Amino acid sequence: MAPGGHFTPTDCKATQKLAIIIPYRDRQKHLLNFLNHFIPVLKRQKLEFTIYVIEQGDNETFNRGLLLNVGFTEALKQDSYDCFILHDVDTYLLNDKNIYRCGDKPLHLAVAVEKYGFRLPYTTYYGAITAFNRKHYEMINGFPNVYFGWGGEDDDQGIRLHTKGLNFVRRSPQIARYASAKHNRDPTNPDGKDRFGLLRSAAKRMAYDGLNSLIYNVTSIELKKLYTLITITVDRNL
Ligand code: UDH
Ligand code: NGS
Repeated sequence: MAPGGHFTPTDCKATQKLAIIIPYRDRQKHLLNFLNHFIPVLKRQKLEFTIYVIEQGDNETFNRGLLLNVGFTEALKQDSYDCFILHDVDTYLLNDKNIYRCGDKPLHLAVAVEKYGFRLPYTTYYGAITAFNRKHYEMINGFPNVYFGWGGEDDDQGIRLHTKGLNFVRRSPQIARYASAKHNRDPTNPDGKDRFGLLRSAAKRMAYDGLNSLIYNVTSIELKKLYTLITITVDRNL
């Protein structure tokens, strides 16, 4: 691995450049497990990839959607990636045949996840792990930035895709199979208070809430051995 968590296979030419983006705060044990488990799989899949961990380094309520937008934006400042995999840190792939690359349509990867008994929790579920090419992520203005706290930002993005006629696809549950790390509720990620109200305006808000309204401060960018750590702060009152 090159510093910053970059890998290029030496015995073939990868067809896509992949940015793996992980929203993060205070989950060190999960992150180490994730890297230990995940990097060998990606190498076996002969992918060219860089791992970005986007850390919310303030005392504000956690905001997963905003962090993923930051990851997309910051990764593109470094390289012209073909494919973005947006990945929770506590969900570990179980099947090597679940190849991490983008296709013609956005992809929902967390299909059979241990914590839901290896079934979808509901049919429109679109959480935990998704894959996008640049054009599609930009077409829906990325994720909403206004979901502070747990829940809803993934459903909101599902509505964006549907509104644009850009419906996502899934792999079979045998292939897209994941283990879950058990954990307690994160103290700075309570259930989002406004999430159901926000969901009602998801289609309309897509035009002005997302990549084009993203405001954050980068505190530091560190090239770690296995990943690039980008620490940011957000101001909820802006
Ligand atoms: N995350 C962090 N730190 C946090 C919160 C979230 O790193 O403090 C990241 C991490 O990558 C995690 C992802 O955001 O995998 C999603 O977080 P989550 O809180 O949605 O994770 P999960 O769904 O836990 O596993 C939800 C707690 C139970 C919710 C019950 C709702 N009624
Ligand atoms: C829904 C949430 C989603 C979440 C899903 C699974 O209720 O954001 O549960 O959650 N939607 C809303 O809150 C509007 S989980 O079982 O992982 O805790 O992804």
